[in-house]
Amino acid sequence: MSTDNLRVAVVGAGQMGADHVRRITAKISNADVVAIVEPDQGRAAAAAALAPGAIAAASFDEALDATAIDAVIIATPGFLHEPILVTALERGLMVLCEKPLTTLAEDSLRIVELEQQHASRPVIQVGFMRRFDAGYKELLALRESGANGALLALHHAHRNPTTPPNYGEDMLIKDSVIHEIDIIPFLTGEPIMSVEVKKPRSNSLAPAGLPEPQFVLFTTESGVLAIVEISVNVQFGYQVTTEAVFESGVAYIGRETSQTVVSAGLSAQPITPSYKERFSAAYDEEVQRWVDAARGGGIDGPSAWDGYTASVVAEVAVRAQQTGALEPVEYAVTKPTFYDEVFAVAAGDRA
Ligand code: ISE
Repeated sequence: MSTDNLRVAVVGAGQMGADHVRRITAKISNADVVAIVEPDQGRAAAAAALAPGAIAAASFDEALDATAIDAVIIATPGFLHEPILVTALERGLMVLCEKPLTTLAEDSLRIVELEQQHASRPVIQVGFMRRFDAGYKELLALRESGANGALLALHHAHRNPTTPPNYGEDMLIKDSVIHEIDIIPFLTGEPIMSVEVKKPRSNSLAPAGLPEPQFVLFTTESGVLAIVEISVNVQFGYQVTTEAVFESGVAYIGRETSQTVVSAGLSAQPITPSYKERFSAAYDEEVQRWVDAARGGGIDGPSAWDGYTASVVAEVAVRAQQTGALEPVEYAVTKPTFYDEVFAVAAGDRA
């Protein structure tokens, strides 16, 4: 596999899947999209048109029967991930699975166990792309340098312009805050140990029955408090920022993603319309590094273990949405050594 291009099947040709097809075809080296798996024929044809030579198949099994595949990008809705992950493990394929790994923590744990049975080292990478964003890497480097003392607290703002159809209250956590649930342990180096959810006055622009914004309060093992504002109908664009409070300093990321133009009495900056533009460079780096690692039989990013711990915290956070209480987080198992040393992103690495 190491001298030839990685033959990738993309399963799911919705927004994210189509974006990955475009990315691999136009920007990524040493990989080809050879199959697009999508039951919706219109979407399948549109995605196949982006990747010359790729076949379109209605199911993953059909694609596996039709052509040689080394690796799979799973970009279906989360509740469909598990059977594709199982097939990929059984067939010895390399995997990049969009978040969440699975929607239930118990299913994620089963995947973690199955991966250890089928592979000699981790083969599933989870698509938590924020870890490849320059700002988050700089923040991690700052925390690890100790230049401003210990990290005490994090303020995260996570704002989406509007909600897609069928976006329910639990999706504030499972679909959106899941990114902070991953990035908080990444930045702090510690697991999340408790969650509480506060619901202020609701935005009248939100669909009926969706109480948002919400504030999700996470506490890590040493007591770092991470407050996440999730707002999903802000209308003005897509915004993800973080402010880190250290003992003797404060750092901000994500406020400026391009130049500021001062003119006609205004100092203005465009706001990215969606996560695809905001995290475009992070996605590019994530996918190129995954391809490079997959060609050697490994991963270079968050593992199935990270996917499992995120699922555990997300489940507790959904409970906290309902109870309004401070909910403790308990992990059923400790991290197997199998998952040590799979991800090289740390302070300064390839920044
Ligand atoms: C979407 O699925 C994403 O993954 C985005 O990063 C997140 O900001 C958004 O809220 C989700 O719906």
